[in-house]
Amino acid sequence: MNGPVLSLEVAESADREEFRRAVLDGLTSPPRAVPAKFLYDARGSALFDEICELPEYYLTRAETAILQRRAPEIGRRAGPGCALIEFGSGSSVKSRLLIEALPELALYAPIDISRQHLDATAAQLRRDYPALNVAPVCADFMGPVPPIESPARRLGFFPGSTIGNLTPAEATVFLRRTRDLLGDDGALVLGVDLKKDPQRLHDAYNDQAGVTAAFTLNLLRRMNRELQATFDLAAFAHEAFYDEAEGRIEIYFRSLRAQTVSVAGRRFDFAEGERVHTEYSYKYDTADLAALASGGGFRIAEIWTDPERLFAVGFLESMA
Ligand code: AVI
Repeated sequence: MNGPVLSLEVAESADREEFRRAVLDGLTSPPRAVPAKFLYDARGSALFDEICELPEYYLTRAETAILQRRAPEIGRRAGPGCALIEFGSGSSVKSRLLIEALPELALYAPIDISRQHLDATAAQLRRDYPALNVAPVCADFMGPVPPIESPARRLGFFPGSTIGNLTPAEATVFLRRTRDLLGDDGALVLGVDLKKDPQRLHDAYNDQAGVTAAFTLNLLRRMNRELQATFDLAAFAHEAFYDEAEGRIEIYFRSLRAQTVSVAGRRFDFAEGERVHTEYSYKYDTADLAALASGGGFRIAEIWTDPERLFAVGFLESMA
Protein backbone atom coordinates (compact mmCIF):
# COMPACT_ATOMS: atom_id res chain seq x y z
CA MET A 1 0.00 0.00 0.00
CA ASN A 2 2.80 2.39 0.78
CA GLY A 3 4.68 1.64 -2.46
CA PRO A 4 4.46 5.10 -4.04
CA VAL A 5 5.55 6.81 -0.80
CA LEU A 6 8.47 4.44 -0.47
CA SER A 7 9.56 4.92 -4.06
CA LEU A 8 9.44 8.69 -3.53
CA GLU A 9 11.68 8.24 -0.48
CA VAL A 10 14.10 6.09 -2.49
CA ALA A 11 14.17 8.72 -5.23
CA GLU A 12 14.77 11.47 -2.64
CA SER A 13 17.69 9.67 -1.04
CA ALA A 14 19.20 8.95 -4.49
CA ASP A 15 18.84 12.67 -5.34
CA ARG A 16 20.48 13.64 -2.05
CA GLU A 17 23.38 11.28 -2.67
CA GLU A 18 23.85 12.73 -6.17
CA PHE A 19 23.83 16.23 -4.63
CA ARG A 20 26.34 15.19 -1.93
CA ARG A 21 28.75 13.72 -4.48
CA ALA A 22 28.46 16.68 -6.85
CA VAL A 23 29.08 19.20 -4.07
CA LEU A 24 32.02 17.32 -2.54
CA ASP A 25 33.61 16.85 -6.00
CA GLY A 26 32.89 20.44 -6.95
CA LEU A 27 34.45 21.91 -3.80
CA THR A 28 37.45 19.60 -3.80
CA SER A 29 38.92 20.17 -7.25
CA PRO A 30 39.67 23.64 -8.61
CA PRO A 31 38.09 25.65 -10.14
CA ARG A 32 35.37 25.17 -7.53
CA ALA A 33 31.85 24.75 -8.93
CA VAL A 34 28.44 23.31 -8.11
CA PRO A 35 26.25 22.25 -11.11
CA ALA A 36 23.42 24.68 -11.84
CA LYS A 37 20.69 22.04 -11.73
CA PHE A 38 20.99 21.94 -7.92
CA LEU A 39 19.75 25.54 -7.72
CA TYR A 40 16.21 24.26 -8.33
CA ASP A 41 14.92 22.84 -5.06
CA ALA A 42 11.36 23.95 -4.12
CA ARG A 43 12.53 27.37 -2.86
CA GLY A 44 14.96 27.81 -5.77
CA SER A 45 12.20 27.06 -8.28
CA ALA A 46 9.90 29.58 -6.56
CA LEU A 47 12.69 32.19 -6.61
CA PHE A 48 13.30 31.51 -10.30
CA ASP A 49 9.58 32.10 -10.97
CA GLU A 50 10.03 35.46 -9.19
CA ILE A 51 13.09 36.25 -11.32
CA CYS A 52 10.94 35.78 -14.44
CA GLU A 53 8.68 38.62 -13.21
CA LEU A 54 11.50 41.09 -12.44
CA PRO A 55 11.61 44.35 -14.41
CA GLU A 56 15.28 43.72 -15.31
CA TYR A 57 14.72 40.11 -16.44
CA TYR A 58 13.33 40.74 -19.92
CA LEU A 59 13.83 37.15 -21.17
CA THR A 60 10.49 35.63 -20.16
CA ARG A 61 8.39 38.57 -21.36
CA ALA A 62 10.24 38.83 -24.68
CA GLU A 63 9.97 35.12 -25.41
CA THR A 64 6.30 34.94 -24.41
CA ALA A 65 5.52 37.85 -26.73
CA ILE A 66 7.32 36.10 -29.63
CA LEU A 67 5.46 32.84 -28.97
CA GLN A 68 2.11 34.61 -28.71
CA ARG A 69 2.68 36.33 -32.03
CA ARG A 70 4.20 33.34 -33.85
CA ALA A 71 2.13 30.46 -32.46
CA PRO A 72 -0.06 30.26 -35.60
CA GLU A 73 3.05 30.05 -37.81
CA ILE A 74 4.54 27.38 -35.54
CA GLY A 75 1.24 25.49 -35.87
CA ARG A 76 1.39 25.73 -39.68
CA ARG A 77 5.02 24.61 -39.82
CA ALA A 78 4.43 21.71 -37.45
CA GLY A 79 1.34 20.53 -39.36
CA PRO A 80 -1.68 18.65 -38.02
CA GLY A 81 -1.52 15.77 -35.58
CA CYS A 82 1.99 16.15 -34.17
CA ALA A 83 3.26 15.16 -30.71
CA LEU A 84 4.64 18.03 -28.60
CA ILE A 85 7.60 17.10 -26.36
CA GLU A 86 8.81 19.73 -23.90
CA PHE A 87 12.25 19.54 -22.27
CA GLY A 88 12.34 20.79 -18.66
CA SER A 89 8.68 21.71 -18.65
CA GLY A 90 8.31 23.19 -15.12
CA SER A 91 4.75 24.47 -14.93
CA SER A 92 4.27 24.39 -18.75
CA VAL A 93 3.13 28.02 -18.95
CA LYS A 94 4.60 28.72 -22.40
CA SER A 95 3.61 25.32 -23.75
CA ARG A 96 -0.04 26.30 -23.41
CA LEU A 97 0.53 28.80 -26.22
CA LEU A 98 1.66 25.93 -28.47
CA ILE A 99 -0.94 23.44 -27.20
CA GLU A 100 -3.62 25.91 -28.26
CA ALA A 101 -2.02 26.64 -31.64
CA LEU A 102 -1.09 23.12 -32.79
CA PRO A 103 -3.88 21.61 -34.89
CA GLU A 104 -5.14 18.16 -33.81
CA LEU A 105 -2.34 17.73 -31.29
CA ALA A 106 -1.81 13.97 -30.79
CA LEU A 107 0.10 14.09 -27.52
CA TYR A 108 1.81 16.45 -25.08
CA ALA A 109 4.81 14.88 -23.32
CA PRO A 110 6.37 17.20 -20.72
CA ILE A 111 9.79 15.97 -19.53
CA ASP A 112 10.87 17.19 -16.10
CA ILE A 113 13.19 16.02 -13.35
CA SER A 114 10.72 16.95 -10.59
CA ARG A 115 8.01 14.26 -10.19
CA GLN A 116 5.91 16.58 -8.01
CA HIS A 117 6.02 19.43 -10.52
CA LEU A 118 5.25 17.04 -13.36
CA ASP A 119 2.24 15.40 -11.70
CA ALA A 120 0.74 18.73 -10.64
CA THR A 121 1.24 20.21 -14.11
CA ALA A 122 -0.19 17.14 -15.88
CA ALA A 123 -3.27 17.14 -13.62
CA GLN A 124 -3.91 20.83 -14.29
CA LEU A 125 -3.47 20.41 -18.06
CA ARG A 126 -5.88 17.44 -18.10
CA ARG A 127 -8.45 19.62 -16.33
CA ASP A 128 -7.94 22.52 -18.73
CA TYR A 129 -7.72 20.41 -21.93
CA PRO A 130 -9.88 17.30 -21.32
CA ALA A 131 -9.36 16.03 -24.90
CA LEU A 132 -5.55 16.32 -24.73
CA ASN A 133 -3.43 13.19 -24.27
CA VAL A 134 -0.89 14.27 -21.61
CA ALA A 135 1.98 11.78 -21.16
CA PRO A 136 4.46 13.13 -18.57
CA VAL A 137 8.00 11.73 -18.51
CA CYS A 138 10.02 12.03 -15.28
CA ALA A 139 13.65 12.31 -16.43
CA ASP A 140 16.67 14.58 -16.53
CA PHE A 141 16.56 15.82 -20.11
CA MET A 142 20.37 16.00 -20.10
CA GLY A 143 20.50 12.21 -19.78
CA PRO A 144 18.87 9.45 -21.84
CA VAL A 145 15.09 9.97 -21.97
CA PRO A 146 12.83 6.87 -21.90
CA PRO A 147 11.15 6.14 -25.27
CA ILE A 148 8.00 8.13 -26.04
CA GLU A 149 5.41 5.92 -27.72
CA SER A 150 3.78 7.85 -30.52
CA PRO A 151 3.86 7.46 -34.30
CA ALA A 152 3.07 11.17 -34.76
CA ARG A 153 5.53 13.73 -36.12
CA ARG A 154 7.47 15.07 -33.15
CA LEU A 155 7.83 18.73 -32.26
CA GLY A 156 10.31 19.43 -29.46
CA PHE A 157 10.05 22.57 -27.33
CA PHE A 158 12.98 23.93 -25.34
CA PRO A 159 12.10 27.49 -24.28
CA GLY A 160 13.51 29.99 -21.79
CA SER A 161 17.10 30.03 -23.07
CA THR A 162 17.73 27.05 -20.80
CA ILE A 163 20.11 25.86 -23.52
CA GLY A 164 22.23 28.88 -22.52
CA ASN A 165 22.92 27.24 -19.16
CA LEU A 166 24.78 24.47 -21.00
CA THR A 167 28.35 24.85 -22.25
CA PRO A 168 28.59 24.73 -26.07
CA ALA A 169 29.83 21.12 -25.84
CA GLU A 170 26.93 20.11 -23.56
CA ALA A 171 24.46 21.96 -25.80
CA THR A 172 25.71 20.02 -28.82
CA VAL A 173 25.33 16.69 -26.99
CA PHE A 174 21.81 17.70 -25.90
CA LEU A 175 20.80 18.71 -29.43
CA ARG A 176 22.17 15.52 -31.01
CA ARG A 177 20.29 13.38 -28.53
CA THR A 178 17.16 15.47 -29.08
CA ARG A 179 17.53 15.15 -32.85
CA ASP A 180 17.53 11.34 -32.42
CA LEU A 181 14.48 11.45 -30.15
CA LEU A 182 12.56 13.69 -32.56
CA GLY A 183 13.46 11.62 -35.63
CA ASP A 184 14.14 12.43 -39.29
CA ASP A 185 10.97 14.48 -39.75
CA GLY A 186 11.14 16.10 -36.30
CA ALA A 187 11.44 19.79 -35.46
CA LEU A 188 12.44 21.81 -32.43
CA VAL A 189 11.20 25.17 -31.18
CA LEU A 190 14.20 26.62 -29.34
CA GLY A 191 14.39 29.83 -27.26
CA VAL A 192 17.74 31.62 -26.92
CA ASP A 193 18.74 34.90 -25.32
CA LEU A 194 20.52 37.25 -27.73
CA LYS A 195 23.82 39.10 -27.34
CA LYS A 196 23.18 42.75 -26.54
CA ASP A 197 24.37 45.78 -24.59
CA PRO A 198 26.43 44.28 -21.72
CA GLN A 199 24.82 46.63 -19.20
CA ARG A 200 21.38 45.28 -20.03
CA LEU A 201 22.68 41.74 -19.53
CA HIS A 202 24.44 42.69 -16.32
CA ASP A 203 21.26 44.22 -14.90
CA ALA A 204 19.20 41.12 -15.73
CA TYR A 205 21.41 39.06 -13.41
CA ASN A 206 21.96 41.74 -10.74
CA ASP A 207 18.43 42.92 -10.03
CA GLN A 208 17.75 45.76 -7.61
CA ALA A 209 15.43 43.69 -5.43
CA GLY A 210 18.12 41.06 -4.84
CA VAL A 211 16.02 38.10 -5.99
CA THR A 212 18.82 36.70 -8.18
CA ALA A 213 21.21 36.99 -5.23
CA ALA A 214 18.73 35.08 -3.05
CA PHE A 215 18.46 32.45 -5.82
CA THR A 216 22.24 31.92 -5.86
CA LEU A 217 22.60 31.94 -2.07
CA ASN A 218 19.69 29.50 -1.74
CA LEU A 219 22.21 26.88 -2.87
CA LEU A 220 24.11 27.45 0.40
CA ARG A 221 20.86 27.12 2.32
CA ARG A 222 20.16 23.84 0.51
CA MET A 223 23.66 22.54 1.36
CA ASN A 224 23.09 23.50 5.00
CA ARG A 225 19.77 21.65 5.10
CA GLU A 226 20.51 18.57 3.00
CA LEU A 227 24.25 18.10 3.56
CA GLN A 228 24.57 19.36 7.15
CA ALA A 229 26.76 22.20 5.87
CA THR A 230 27.63 25.24 8.01
CA PHE A 231 27.57 28.07 5.44
CA ASP A 232 26.94 31.49 7.00
CA LEU A 233 24.79 33.12 4.33
CA ALA A 234 25.87 36.59 5.45
CA ALA A 235 29.52 35.68 4.77
CA PHE A 236 28.99 34.96 1.04
CA ALA A 237 27.74 37.13 -1.82
CA HIS A 238 26.18 36.56 -5.24
CA GLU A 239 28.42 37.65 -8.13
CA ALA A 240 27.30 37.84 -11.76
CA PHE A 241 28.99 39.52 -14.74
CA TYR A 242 29.01 39.38 -18.53
CA ASP A 243 32.18 38.05 -20.14
CA GLU A 244 31.98 39.57 -23.61
CA ALA A 245 34.78 37.46 -25.09
CA GLU A 246 33.04 34.24 -24.03
CA GLY A 247 29.55 35.60 -24.76
CA ARG A 248 28.22 34.46 -21.41
CA ILE A 249 27.02 35.58 -18.01
CA GLU A 250 29.04 33.89 -15.28
CA ILE A 251 27.54 33.44 -11.81
CA TYR A 252 29.33 32.58 -8.57
CA PHE A 253 28.98 32.76 -4.82
CA ARG A 254 31.95 34.58 -3.31
CA SER A 255 33.43 34.29 0.16
CA LEU A 256 33.48 37.69 1.90
CA ARG A 257 36.21 36.62 4.34
CA ALA A 258 38.65 33.80 5.02
CA GLN A 259 36.58 31.03 6.58
CA THR A 260 36.19 27.29 7.00
CA VAL A 261 32.90 25.57 6.24
CA SER A 262 31.93 22.00 6.99
CA VAL A 263 29.94 20.11 4.32
CA ALA A 264 28.76 16.51 4.78
CA GLY A 265 31.39 15.98 7.46
CA ARG A 266 34.29 17.45 5.43
CA ARG A 267 35.96 20.80 6.05
CA PHE A 268 36.62 23.30 3.26
CA ASP A 269 38.73 26.47 3.57
CA PHE A 270 37.67 29.55 1.61
CA ALA A 271 40.04 32.47 1.08
CA GLU A 272 38.60 36.00 1.17
CA GLY A 273 37.25 36.71 -2.32
CA GLU A 274 37.33 33.07 -3.39
CA ARG A 275 34.48 32.14 -5.75
CA VAL A 276 32.47 29.01 -6.43
CA HIS A 277 30.93 28.84 -9.89
CA THR A 278 27.19 28.07 -10.10
CA GLU A 279 25.97 29.02 -13.59
CA TYR A 280 26.82 30.04 -17.12
CA SER A 281 24.18 31.74 -19.19
CA TYR A 282 25.35 31.84 -22.81
CA LYS A 283 24.06 34.50 -25.15
CA TYR A 284 23.79 33.99 -28.91
CA ASP A 285 23.71 35.87 -32.17
CA THR A 286 22.22 34.38 -35.33
CA ALA A 287 25.60 33.02 -36.49
CA ASP A 288 26.14 31.31 -33.09
CA LEU A 289 22.65 29.86 -33.33
CA ALA A 290 23.22 28.52 -36.85
CA ALA A 291 26.48 26.87 -35.74
CA LEU A 292 24.83 25.41 -32.65
CA ALA A 293 21.92 24.02 -34.69
CA SER A 294 24.04 22.41 -37.39
CA GLY A 295 26.45 20.93 -34.82
CA GLY A 296 23.39 19.33 -33.22
CA GLY A 297 21.97 17.94 -36.48
CA PHE A 298 19.34 20.59 -37.19
CA ARG A 299 18.81 23.23 -39.86
CA ILE A 300 17.20 26.56 -39.05
CA ALA A 301 13.91 26.98 -40.89
CA GLU A 302 13.00 30.26 -39.19
CA ILE A 303 14.18 32.67 -36.51
CA TRP A 304 11.74 35.06 -34.88
CA THR A 305 12.76 37.93 -32.58
CA ASP A 306 10.96 40.62 -30.58
CA PRO A 307 11.02 44.25 -31.84
CA GLU A 308 13.97 45.13 -29.54
CA ARG A 309 15.88 42.01 -30.68
CA LEU A 310 16.38 40.90 -27.09
CA PHE A 311 15.43 37.25 -27.56
CA ALA A 312 15.06 34.75 -30.40
CA VAL A 313 12.88 31.72 -31.00
CA GLY A 314 14.12 29.36 -33.71
CA PHE A 315 12.15 26.73 -35.62
CA LEU A 316 14.76 24.03 -36.28
CA GLU A 317 14.23 20.98 -38.46
CA SER A 318 16.09 17.68 -38.24
CA MET A 319 18.75 17.23 -40.91
CA ALA A 320 18.80 13.84 -42.58
C1 AVI B 1 16.94 29.08 -16.42
N1 AVI B 1 17.89 30.01 -17.06
C2 AVI B 1 17.57 30.17 -18.47
C3 AVI B 1 18.13 31.26 -16.33
C4 AVI B 1 19.12 32.16 -17.13
O1 AVI B 1 18.74 33.28 -17.44
O2 AVI B 1 20.20 31.69 -17.47
C5 AVI B 1 18.68 31.01 -14.95
C6 AVI B 1 18.96 32.26 -14.16
N2 AVI B 1 19.91 32.40 -13.29
C7 AVI B 1 19.89 33.59 -12.74
N3 AVI B 1 18.91 34.26 -13.33
C8 AVI B 1 18.30 33.44 -14.21
